[in-house]
Amino acid sequence: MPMGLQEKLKELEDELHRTQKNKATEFHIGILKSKIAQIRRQLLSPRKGGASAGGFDVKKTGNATVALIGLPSVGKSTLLTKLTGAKSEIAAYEFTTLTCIPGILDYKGAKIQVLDLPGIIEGAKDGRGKGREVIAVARGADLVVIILDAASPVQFEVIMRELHGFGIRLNQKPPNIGMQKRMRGGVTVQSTIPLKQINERQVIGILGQYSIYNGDIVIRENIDIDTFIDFVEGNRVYIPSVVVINKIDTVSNLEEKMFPPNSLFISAENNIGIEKLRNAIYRTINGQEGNNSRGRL
Ligand SMILES: Nc1nc2c(ncn2[C@@H]2O[C@H](COP(=O)(O)OP(=O)(O)OP(=O)(O)O)[C@@H](O)[C@H]2O)c(=O)[nH]1
Ligand SMILES: [Mg+2]
Repeated sequence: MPMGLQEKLKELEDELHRTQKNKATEFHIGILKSKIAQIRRQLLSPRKGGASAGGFDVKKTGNATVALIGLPSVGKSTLLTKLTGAKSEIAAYEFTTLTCIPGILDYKGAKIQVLDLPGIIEGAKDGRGKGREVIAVARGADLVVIILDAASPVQFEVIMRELHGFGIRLNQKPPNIGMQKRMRGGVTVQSTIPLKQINERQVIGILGQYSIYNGDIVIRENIDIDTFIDFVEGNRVYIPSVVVINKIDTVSNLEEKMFPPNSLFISAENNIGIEKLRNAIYRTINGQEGNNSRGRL
């Protein structure tokens, strides 16, 4: 019986894990990482006769679209209502929201569409829950608002892993690399700055995994292997994000340093920090918060 993609992925990941990083292995590590990226892509491609969008194909309206992403019950629907006035069912149990519920945030003359979504869970990108549909909405958004429960800082890592596995890169610019494909002549690699995390051999090896044997590559920043694979894979999306810590009313000694820098601390239910969040959403979409958005409001 041929090995399934999942088993193959596991085998490659185990091997990568076992492989010590040094001069003798660096080339092989590049190859392993490319193979892993290729299998991940295959696993993510829509299944045959795949599930229908099931209420997830909400039409984009307004000047920009914001996706609310978080684990179940962190207060996404409560927040949608506070931000936009739109109604979305709120309840103390998990998976209250089952589809994509839109609202409009009217702010400083801009109409910002806010999308409430079901909670995602670990393994969402592999198809658990409605993870794929949810993350697909995030992929199409202009801003991702990540909502964490003040009592559970570890949720951040879970969400980042899931989004990353689906090709979403938050608060990151697309890698500054140029590639001119050619018919012959082999691969040439130039860089405008010294490369410390990847070398020419690795670049050529990775390209070989994608059957690219000719072309001129110009690398203009100090990228690593993963970033170069992102570039070759080509289907990554680069989206700004805002991290929101909700339910601060439930924690007596809030340790802000447990959360990502620049997190906004709020209580949706008690209307604490909502105006600040509106402003952060507006400013971030508008490119005033020093990330990669394009200033579109
Ligand atoms: N104490 C407290 N409870 C809150 C706050 N915000 C929301 N809640 C409560 O948390 C529970 C879940 O809220 P929802 O808004 O339904 O959460 P959700 O993230 O949309 O949940 P799912 O749709 O199931 O993923 C409800 O009982 C809310 O009343 C808050 O700031 N403080
Ligand atoms: Mg909800």
